[in-house]
Amino acid sequence: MRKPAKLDSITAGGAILARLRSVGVDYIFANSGTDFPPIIEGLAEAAARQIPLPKAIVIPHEHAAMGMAHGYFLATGRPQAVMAHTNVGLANCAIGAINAATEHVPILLFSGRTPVMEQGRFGARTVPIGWGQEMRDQTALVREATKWDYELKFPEQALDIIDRAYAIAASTPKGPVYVSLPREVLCEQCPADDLNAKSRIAPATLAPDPDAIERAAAALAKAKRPLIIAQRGAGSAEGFALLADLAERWGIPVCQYWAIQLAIATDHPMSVGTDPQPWLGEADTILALDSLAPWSPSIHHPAPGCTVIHAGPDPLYSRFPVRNFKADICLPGETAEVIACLARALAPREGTQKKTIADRQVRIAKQTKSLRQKALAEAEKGGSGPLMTKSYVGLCLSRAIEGRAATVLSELGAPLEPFTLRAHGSWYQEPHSGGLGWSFPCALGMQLAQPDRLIVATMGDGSYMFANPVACHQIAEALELPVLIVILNNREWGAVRQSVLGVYPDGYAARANEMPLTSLAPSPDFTKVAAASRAWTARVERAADLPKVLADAVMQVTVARRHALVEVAVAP
Ligand SMILES: Cc1ncc(C[n+]2csc(CCOP(=O)(O)OP(=O)(O)O)c2C)c(N)n1
Ligand SMILES: [Mg+2]
Repeated sequence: MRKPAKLDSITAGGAILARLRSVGVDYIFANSGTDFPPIIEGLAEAAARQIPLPKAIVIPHEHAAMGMAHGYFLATGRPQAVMAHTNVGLANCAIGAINAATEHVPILLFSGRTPVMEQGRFGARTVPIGWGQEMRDQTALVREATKWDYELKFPEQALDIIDRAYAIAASTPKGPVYVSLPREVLCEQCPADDLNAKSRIAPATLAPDPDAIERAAAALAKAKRPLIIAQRGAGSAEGFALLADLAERWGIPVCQYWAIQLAIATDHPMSVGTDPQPWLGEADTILALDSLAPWSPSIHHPAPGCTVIHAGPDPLYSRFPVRNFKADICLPGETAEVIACLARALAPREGTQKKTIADRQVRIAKQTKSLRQKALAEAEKGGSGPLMTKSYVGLCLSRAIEGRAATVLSELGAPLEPFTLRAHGSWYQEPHSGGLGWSFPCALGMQLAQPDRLIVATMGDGSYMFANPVACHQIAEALELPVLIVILNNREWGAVRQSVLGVYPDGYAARANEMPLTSLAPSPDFTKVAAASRAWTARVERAADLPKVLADAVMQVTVARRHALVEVAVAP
């Protein structure tokens, strides 16, 4: 059956893999199936012919593969590939695709497509799933969460399609793309001449309209009470430094409301924490920096005449049907670039309103200091009750990682307030799409990209279970990724309970002994799940024990380079 490979040709499966390397993909996070013979054969063929390839690694759950690609991108800025098995593997990728789309994380997602032909063609159906996995529209499983999709029709398209997929994923706004790969097409030969050539298609990056930048700078320069709300960080280390400088120079408070990434040091004099309430109502100019939902219209009310500027890769977040925040000026572009444009446009305006700005700097720095002291004191107090609070765990964790190059991920885990974090890339929270089970695999992807960095993922007990923890621990051991997992176990879906209390504060559910559909009792012993993959583990019930356990865990992951799990009993 096997077709001999001509010297100047390669199977389409092999061509796709080799081309991924040429466009800059380091890893293929793969979960294979019966649609994979041409992929696996392609890997072996390319390796035998010494064609450079990305590293293809086995990831035992597709959700973890997507999370790892997500984390790898956050750590490096480089899109990676995920390959899954037909419609069923793709279905397991769907939450990861939704998360990636919401956070503008590019991923090249592939899955096989069950053979079209029942017989008579190389690669045709051989087993009953060839029929059982066919769908009228397999791509529909992820189409809404992808920027672009395509089904490979002919083998000679292989190289062009990879170039196009990569370029679209990496264009502003970035996001996942999907290509379905029918088995018969992958099995066919295609030309092998240009496998290592540079991509023929460059990503398109957006820059804001200079006139809009001028208007935004003018509005910020003349504002009496400006406010910046930042949800997805400052884009890069340079953007982070520029934003800190801009906020300080102009005396602009920066609020990190439901922040997904850190935009400003938590102890910066203009960093006013995570609650926009005290600032929003009095603001006359708001810069919403890459913020999907910069405030909650049912709670927060900007002043009626306030000028609102939205900046970021997609300032109007056009993927979402309903999002009606006032937008007087829109500044599309990669966040760090927009900050740089604004800083340049603001520079010549310096010196205007000198006294107002000086007063503002002093007033905000004073308020910030007192807000921060209050938050830290509150967190410290969280260690004095019968069960620790999440804030107390955050405070202890912040101390445990102090002085290290570290990244903290939080998925209903420790909150941002008690941390002292001062660097771009030091904090990530679960995507606003809320597809839980994100932080564990994301941490694994980050650790893969940055072997020497301390990566800590803190998450709720529910979030841990959503992550397919057995698969994630297997990956940590197999790939030697010494992440530190800290589970904040309240034995419930606390966020769901809080949500019920928010809508029906005095309802039947609030008064019930146990609120329906929120309990996770009896809680498994999570340390045993981790121990099954030979992780270092500890359980902590008493607040006084936590600092020492976290210090030991940090030593385990950084010195012994063994992945570790700490389970902390926290208050509901
Ligand atoms: C995949 C997925 N399923 C369900 C939900 C709904 N959901 C939102 S928060 C939450 C509870 C999370 O529990 P846990 O991680 O233990 O944190 P806690 O709320 O207890 O602090 C659930 C189930 C979701 N966001 N994503
Ligand atoms: Mg919980």
